[in-house]
Amino acid sequence: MSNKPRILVARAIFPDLLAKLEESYEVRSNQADAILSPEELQHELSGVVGALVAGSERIDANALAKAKDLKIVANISVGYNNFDVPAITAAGVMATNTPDVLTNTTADFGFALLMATARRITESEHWIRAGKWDKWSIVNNPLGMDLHNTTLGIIGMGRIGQGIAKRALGFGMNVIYHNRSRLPEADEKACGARYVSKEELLKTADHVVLVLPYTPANHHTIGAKEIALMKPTATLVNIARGGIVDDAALAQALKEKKIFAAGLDVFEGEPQVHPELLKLQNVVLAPHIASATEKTRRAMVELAMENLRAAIDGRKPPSLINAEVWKA
Ligand code: 8YV
Repeated sequence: MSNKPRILVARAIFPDLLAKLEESYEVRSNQADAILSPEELQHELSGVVGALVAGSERIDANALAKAKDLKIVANISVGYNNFDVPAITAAGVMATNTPDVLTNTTADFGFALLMATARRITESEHWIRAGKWDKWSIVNNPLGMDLHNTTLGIIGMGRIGQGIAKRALGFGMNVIYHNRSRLPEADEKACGARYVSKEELLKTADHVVLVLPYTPANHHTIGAKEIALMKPTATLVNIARGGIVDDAALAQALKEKKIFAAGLDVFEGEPQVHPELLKLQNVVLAPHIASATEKTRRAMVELAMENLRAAIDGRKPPSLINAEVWKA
């Protein structure tokens, strides 16, 4: 048996990056990419000093129950609602995520999803593939909603929200936002965005994009009551997390044409998608791919690897979430 430190790589990663890890560590890897059950995860975490995980791995007291040697859980994701941070901190384990490296890729995708939704791009493609396009028509082709000269409302104005706002300026959009706390004036200026209440945003935006982190307090930030405030011509895009939107209420509202359309990259209980959403044409569906370019996914894995390596070598990980553990 080698005396290299043991680590877990809980999901499939790029083979060359796995090979790099294998140079320094004894790696338990999951290149088959099967999702670990809570029992399997608990078992896999026992005896390792570090773990690379993703949103599919819930790291809580139960997962950590046998992880006596664990120094770090490095999420390959900026969002870390799969982490019970107080439980990880109580276990004396460092928790890290992957901010910054995915900001622009994710903002690009938010904008792409917004455009696809407003201009009915996937619906149009389904229509062609179904053999329904028999002639060009002024009124009987899928007619969408404009983006230029309309108001974009962003809920959650962190790095990705600000990235979307900057892209919207190029489209001549008027940008309003709502956030837990207001941005410093200089940041508002840089992205040309005006702070408003959530209610004003929902009432006045032509397009609403959700980019806030999931927390229990943000559960169903958008439900039937909030959708009722929106314009019947408005679109709603969720690239944040499943559970931020009440998907059942959204499906009902889309069915009744209470809003024009929605674009969803994340779902409550994903990879399951609410069956009513699957029946609708006025919703664009994507399988949680906002950060999914090869370059960015590699950068995310590399940052998670750097976090892991730092913690094991006794250096402070660059994107440490629970600094208390480091100080202790
Ligand atoms: C990840 C994401 O791909 O970073 C995030 O928060 O949503 C995505 O970029 C996904 O969460 C991996 O678990």
